[in-house]
Amino acid sequence: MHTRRLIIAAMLGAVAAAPAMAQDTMKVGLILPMTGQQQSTGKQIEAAVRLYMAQNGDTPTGKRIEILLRDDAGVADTTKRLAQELIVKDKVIALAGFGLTPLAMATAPLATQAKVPLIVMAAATSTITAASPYVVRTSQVLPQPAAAMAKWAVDNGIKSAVTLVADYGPGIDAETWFTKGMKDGGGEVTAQLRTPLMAPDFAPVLQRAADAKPQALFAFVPSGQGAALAKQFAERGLDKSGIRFIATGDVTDDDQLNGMGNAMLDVVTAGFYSASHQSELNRKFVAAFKVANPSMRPNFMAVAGYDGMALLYSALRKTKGNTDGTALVEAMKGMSWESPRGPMMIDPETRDVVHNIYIRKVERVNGELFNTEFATIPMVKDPAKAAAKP
Ligand code: VNL
Repeated sequence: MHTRRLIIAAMLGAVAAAPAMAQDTMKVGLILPMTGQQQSTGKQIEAAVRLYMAQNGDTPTGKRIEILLRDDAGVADTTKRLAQELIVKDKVIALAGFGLTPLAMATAPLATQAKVPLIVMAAATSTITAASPYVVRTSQVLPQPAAAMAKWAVDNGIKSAVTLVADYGPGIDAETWFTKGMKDGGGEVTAQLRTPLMAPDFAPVLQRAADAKPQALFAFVPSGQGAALAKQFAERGLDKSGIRFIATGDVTDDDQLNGMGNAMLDVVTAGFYSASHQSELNRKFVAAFKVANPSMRPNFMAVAGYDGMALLYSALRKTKGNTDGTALVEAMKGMSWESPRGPMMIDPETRDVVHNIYIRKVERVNGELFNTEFATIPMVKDPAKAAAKP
């Protein structure tokens, strides 16, 4: 009798203790493509989020931050269902990740309903931040590198180009802003070619680009597809055709660049991050990332995940640990800090990322291929949002 009462008391105690323990942690839902076509993005971001927490502790304001990692395999319906569960069952204080534009777009309405910050660490279509007042972005928007690439091209005597982009949000943004930049600078885009997001075949479009004989071929494909594009490019002899290959930094992604081979040497790209960015902070970031993940080199996705955590930690400190979603987003607006990419800021009006865009050239340094930065366009806002303003 006595022991039975003790057991019941212990059981009741356990039940009562469970919610108290849950309140001692602040849960963050990290939804990433950990499997499927976009898995390199998921792996890079997860590694960087864990590195940030290992370096900065998991208690920015006293309570422990707990990451709930969920794999959406890059499927929008799954992202949305996982986000719903994380909001309702796990009571997360923020959602983060979002490896592709459709995944962020599908989830944005839930962030609005639940008033939960949605930190975009990968997806890069300009309009995502307009889909919810709770979206804040630490990755990039494609109009930033695309416009910069066009400006560099016309300034360097390139008058005709063909574009080749993945046929969805960020690709259309890249095509639009590269084409506009060429026209504004007195050049022209003679053909706009597109490939499907899923399982693209680059051979036919590269053949069409070769036949069009432009001075340059400008490309955007999402992180993870650059190696396949580079392989096809070299196999068709385009590196020896006299057509200059230029691209957004997504194509010469640091995750894959080293395996792309000499056909990519001297390719010029515009991007916000290079693993060889010359700063003390970046050298430390790359070194620590490699110690924690010996087979990987951090790419722009990793740095966007790292910065997403930096943003969340700073916002929590600013609200003194208040996890109200509206208060957190308010705290994030206008925040600026030094990232491994260089200086960055969250535009207080648009909640979108403002950062340097670098013009880079692929070079072999100490045996490894890198995007060597040789020119900087400082603190670039999303040109698409500036254009949309009345
Ligand atoms: C997107 C844009 C995805 C750029 C990417 O890699 C990228 C997107 C996965 O908005 O879906 O490099």
